[in-house]
Amino acid sequence: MAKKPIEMGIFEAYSADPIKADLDIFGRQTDESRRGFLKKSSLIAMMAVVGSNIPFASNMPGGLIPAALANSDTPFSVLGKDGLNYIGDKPINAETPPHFLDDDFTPPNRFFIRNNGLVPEASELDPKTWTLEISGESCLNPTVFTLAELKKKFKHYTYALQLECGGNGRSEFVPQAKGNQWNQGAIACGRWTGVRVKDVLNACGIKEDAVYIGYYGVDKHISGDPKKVTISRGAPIKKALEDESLIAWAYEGADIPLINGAPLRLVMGGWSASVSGKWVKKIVVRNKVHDGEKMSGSYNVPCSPVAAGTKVPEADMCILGSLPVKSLITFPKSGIETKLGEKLAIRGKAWAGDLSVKSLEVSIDFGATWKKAIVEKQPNRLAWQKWSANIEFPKKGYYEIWAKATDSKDVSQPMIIPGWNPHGYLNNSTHRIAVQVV
Ligand SMILES: Nc1nc2c(c(=O)[nH]1)N[C@H]1C(S)=C(S)[C@@H](COP(=O)(O)O)O[C@H]1N2
Ligand SMILES: [Mo]
Repeated sequence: MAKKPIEMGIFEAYSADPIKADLDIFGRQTDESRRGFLKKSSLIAMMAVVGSNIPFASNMPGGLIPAALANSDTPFSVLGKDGLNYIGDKPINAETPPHFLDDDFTPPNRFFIRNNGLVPEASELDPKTWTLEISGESCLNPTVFTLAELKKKFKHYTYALQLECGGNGRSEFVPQAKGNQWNQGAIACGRWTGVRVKDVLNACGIKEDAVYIGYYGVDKHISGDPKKVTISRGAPIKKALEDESLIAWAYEGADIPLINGAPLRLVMGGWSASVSGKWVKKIVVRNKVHDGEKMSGSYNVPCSPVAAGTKVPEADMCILGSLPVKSLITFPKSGIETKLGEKLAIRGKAWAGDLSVKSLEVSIDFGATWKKAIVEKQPNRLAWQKWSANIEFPKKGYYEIWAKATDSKDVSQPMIIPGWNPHGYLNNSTHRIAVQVV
């Protein structure tokens, strides 16, 4: 598949240069530039970009981004982001290729983007006027805090917390599960700073019947309909009251990137990141399982396994929570060449939802034999762990390196795609890369 220079069609429209491409501060196309894009991305441009003729071009929906690009290394430029792969533009979704997750903590420019609705305008996200309401039927004294009050009244904490979209890996399910076709890169881990959810909720008083919290953000519904809520998910009160559950304003020592939820977001590491509400304006304490938008109908899996392709009634679906053990090889990048006789130092990340990673093994013979890697300790609960190993190859040729992590309860990643489910969640199968030994 050809990788052409970034010059035409969508590429130009997504250039990081706002003057050239009429982008707003998020690097999104304005209506003006979108119209321009549709004109520019003529069939000829599209073919030049994918590198060959498109036999069924007449069936292609207008504005469709060729999957060849979504799955390539072609840089996608939302302003302030770098090297992400583009999954969709309405809503804006982008993932990080594994080799760009090699930093100990994911820098802001490499943090994936997952939106259900329309990203708010910067003018709606002013930290100076931002307020957070704590209310709900199980809140004793509903209170509205300004961001400044939150910062002043409560102790600040910083934790490294990994966020992974529950749909990460969805693209591998057969038959295809509907939704964003994520490869492996809807995951990031970095140091979040904020106040503890529990400190803030306790200050307002939690009734004894509290079982759940729910969040509300300010992002508008994808339809633009102001009456529709985009997403309002939450977590059991037990998860919300953990030390590491934060209402955060900073990521890696700076303001959270606007597209990742500034000026304030919930961060509850280890769980489907759908519970970590962005642009959070209100947190409700509930006396029942939160019934906000997308608490049912999505972000759920069959309570017991089903055959591929089965239609599962809503009553038999269970809400996503802590995610299963998983790992990535972040160095080297898949497809490299290495010399026979030279040791290859490989490394990556592993994580296990609410649990920790106990061990990780690598294989170069398609899983026949495994070698233990060194797995580092977590800096704190709910952070991913670094791993590394040295590999020697017996002769020249094509190899795959496979990595398989095991969690603290002795559960390992499956080698093949795990149980199919209607919305394509929880694919924690092993990551593999290609290596040519020359
Ligand atoms: N307000 C709001 N919060 C949200 C979402 C959203 O669309 N709106 N998406 C959720 C989902 S599904 C994920 S995976 C994470 C993604 O966070 P990120 O965009 O910072 O990577 O945010 C969660 N919080
Ligand atoms: Mo997600």
